[in-house]
Amino acid sequence: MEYNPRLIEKKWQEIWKKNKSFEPQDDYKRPKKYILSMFPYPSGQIHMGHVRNYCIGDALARHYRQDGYNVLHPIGWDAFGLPAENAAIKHKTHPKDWTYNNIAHMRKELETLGLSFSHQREFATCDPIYSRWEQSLFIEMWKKGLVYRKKGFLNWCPHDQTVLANEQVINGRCWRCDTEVVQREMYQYYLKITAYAKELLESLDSLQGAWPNQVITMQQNWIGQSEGLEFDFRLDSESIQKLNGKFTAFSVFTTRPDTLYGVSIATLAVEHPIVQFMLQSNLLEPNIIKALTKMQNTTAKERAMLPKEGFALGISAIHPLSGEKIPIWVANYVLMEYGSGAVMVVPAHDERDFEFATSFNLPIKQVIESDNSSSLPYCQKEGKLIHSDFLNGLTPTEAAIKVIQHFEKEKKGQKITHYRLRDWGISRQRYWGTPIPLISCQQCGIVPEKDENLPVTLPLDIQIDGEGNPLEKHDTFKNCLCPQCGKPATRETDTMDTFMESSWYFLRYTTPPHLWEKQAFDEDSQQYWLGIDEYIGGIEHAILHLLYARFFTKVLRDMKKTHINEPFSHLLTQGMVLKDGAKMSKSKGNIVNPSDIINTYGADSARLFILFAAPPTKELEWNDNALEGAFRFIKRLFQKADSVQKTSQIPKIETKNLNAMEKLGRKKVYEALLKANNIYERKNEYAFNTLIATCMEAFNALNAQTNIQVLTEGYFILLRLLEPIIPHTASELSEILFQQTNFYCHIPLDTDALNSDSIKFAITINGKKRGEIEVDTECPQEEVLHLAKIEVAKWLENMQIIKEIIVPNKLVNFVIKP
Ligand code: ANZ
Ligand code: ZN
Repeated sequence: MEYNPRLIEKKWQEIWKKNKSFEPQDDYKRPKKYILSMFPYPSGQIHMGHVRNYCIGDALARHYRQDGYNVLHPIGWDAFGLPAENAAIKHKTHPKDWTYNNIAHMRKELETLGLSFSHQREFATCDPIYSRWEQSLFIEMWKKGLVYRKKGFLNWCPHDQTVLANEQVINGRCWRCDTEVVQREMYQYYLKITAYAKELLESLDSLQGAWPNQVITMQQNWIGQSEGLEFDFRLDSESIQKLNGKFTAFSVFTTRPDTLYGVSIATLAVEHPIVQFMLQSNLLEPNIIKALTKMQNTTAKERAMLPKEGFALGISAIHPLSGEKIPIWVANYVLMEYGSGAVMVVPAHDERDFEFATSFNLPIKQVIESDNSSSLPYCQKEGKLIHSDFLNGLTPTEAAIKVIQHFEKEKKGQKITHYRLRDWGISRQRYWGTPIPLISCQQCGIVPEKDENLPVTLPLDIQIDGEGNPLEKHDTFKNCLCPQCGKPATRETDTMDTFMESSWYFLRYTTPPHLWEKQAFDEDSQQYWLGIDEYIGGIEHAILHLLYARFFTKVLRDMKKTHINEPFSHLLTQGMVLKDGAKMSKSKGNIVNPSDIINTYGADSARLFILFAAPPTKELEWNDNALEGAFRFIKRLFQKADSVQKTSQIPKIETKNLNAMEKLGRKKVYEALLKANNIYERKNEYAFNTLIATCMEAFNALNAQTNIQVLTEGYFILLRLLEPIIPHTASELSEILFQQTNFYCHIPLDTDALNSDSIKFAITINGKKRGEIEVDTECPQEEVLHLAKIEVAKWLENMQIIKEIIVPNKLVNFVIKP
């Protein structure tokens, strides 16, 4: 048979569409699988990363359908975000048109891959019906106190009088007018993710083994639990006087209370109330004021990169144990958002403090002595305390316990757990996002929009010119009536961070479409479909997206809207797609366009190559030759199909009379079946590459077959194993040969076939081992040679074989020359 990818792919895609072949069934008694690849941002074109992501998910979805599962395998669009606005400015299109056009285009592209998505459940997160429920969830969170309003620092361009997104700040300057950007405090909305910090950390334990270790570690580090001591530094009386009695003490957080006698100074963040007070009361030198103003206008991220900077404030604290005077400084490496925005500086035992002390000639007091190392800073926790009064001779761990006990007894401090995790600022000063459904009223304060008025939709008649948020300038959007008292009020013009939409879309997919208008979720459907059996996506989402999704799930659980604690029962992070050793990217100019590949070779070749080239979690190096190899393999499948017997059933084979080659053929086929069973069980790998390799081996063994029964049985099984990978080919051949267009059947393993005796031959070329083959014990010599040549074909290419040597039951050696 001729292989014509264009023809068969179009044919099957149309059949699947017409038959709605991949819609999940509402029969909640069947066993289920929920397979989800992370939904794409509609940038306009699919790239190889998408292709890989969706091929992996599709192979799983198709496999589980074969096995009789009711499969939910949805797709949607993460459709809000800044690029739509940038495109609007650049191409004078409307963000909405740009987005929906991109979706239409990308949907077509994905269709050409033959992916088995549910299309009835497809949605874009910018669809008003999606915003409607997001806003309603947001309002419920607001009512529960999980959303709050607080002043936060934003990038502000003083020239354009506008807030800038981080992406719009280039080297500290406005992307449009090049003015130096300053940090400006403005009201923003925050989600209280810190209220869930402990649970988000602890329930990672339940994901051990089901999520990649690396992702679990990244989440743990991001949440960043630290245990330590929080205590007050009292100010000395002179300093209290200097500060007009406004402050008498400040609190510090330390993870190393054992080093307390090594403190040389204390440092405050520039945003610390004491520093702010001194700035405002003119208690500092003009040059310091100038430097501190600049420090305030640098983001935390930038500060971390700058050299350590600090100034003595001319005030002092009293050491809580020794009573010594401790000078107080302000320093750029102290963050207001962490701990209490103040640090006890121990240069001898902390890297950053050591660096700071050396730059500013501060005393360095060693309080831990170790046999292992005499150089400072010494940051380990081994050794003995010195110069530390009642702590002398203790180990750092013992000393820490003792210090904490002391502070707790004296009621001067307590043991405390801090998290690095910050509350999630969700306000974005942009147009293309979900409107925040809150209204500000002079009398009533901040009031949520009435439920019957949801969704708050974006006005379409806007001017996008890159100057600020167009909603700010849209009078009929901005001016509204207070939902509570009915008086004129102002609608919030900030929109939500787009991570909001991706934090619950996977739950929304479980809601049957006929309920979408009526409710966010359906309880029975959730009970049935959740958790997500396999979530597949890139490692770049290891932290934020997954953390926010886990957070939302827990919040919704506490609101009784879902019953699960963790959404993703199993997580697969796919490896990157590389070309010439580098990640495919526009800037490197090494992109391979999926559409070109599909046009030339067809979707099945692309799918086969991608799943064959590397196991899903590993990096995949693009290789044109291997792609052609994939194409040739499919072509050979079609060619040999001419010899297969047409039947509607798997042939029953009389095994007694089979010869060695026939036995080997069957053995290889059943090995492939066994392999398939194994790879789907080994979820952390899903080594499709090894499955494909055994299928190819089996095919080679079949290709040499003259027994039509064995060949037919082999095709029947192989097509089923290959359907998740090359569905168009498998469907076409299966229809022609076996009058079957679905693959839902169970093929029992034939253990006899598997156990037929075989021996392994090592294959060497000029004495070097290049491969191995396995053949039936009775396999004739010519056949052994033939199979050996196939096995090492790539080494024989353009070579002349001068000698062929067989050592029985052991070895085949080829002597070759170019
Ligand atoms: C004294 C000390 C001595 C510290 C020593 C460390 C080592 P982690 O472990 O990441 O939680 N710190 C506290 N608040 C800070 C802030 N707002 N900005 C910058 N640094 C801050 O970090 C806790 C440690 O970071 C604390 O323990 C404190 O320095 C510093 F040998 O106290 B440590
Ligand atoms: Zn009101």
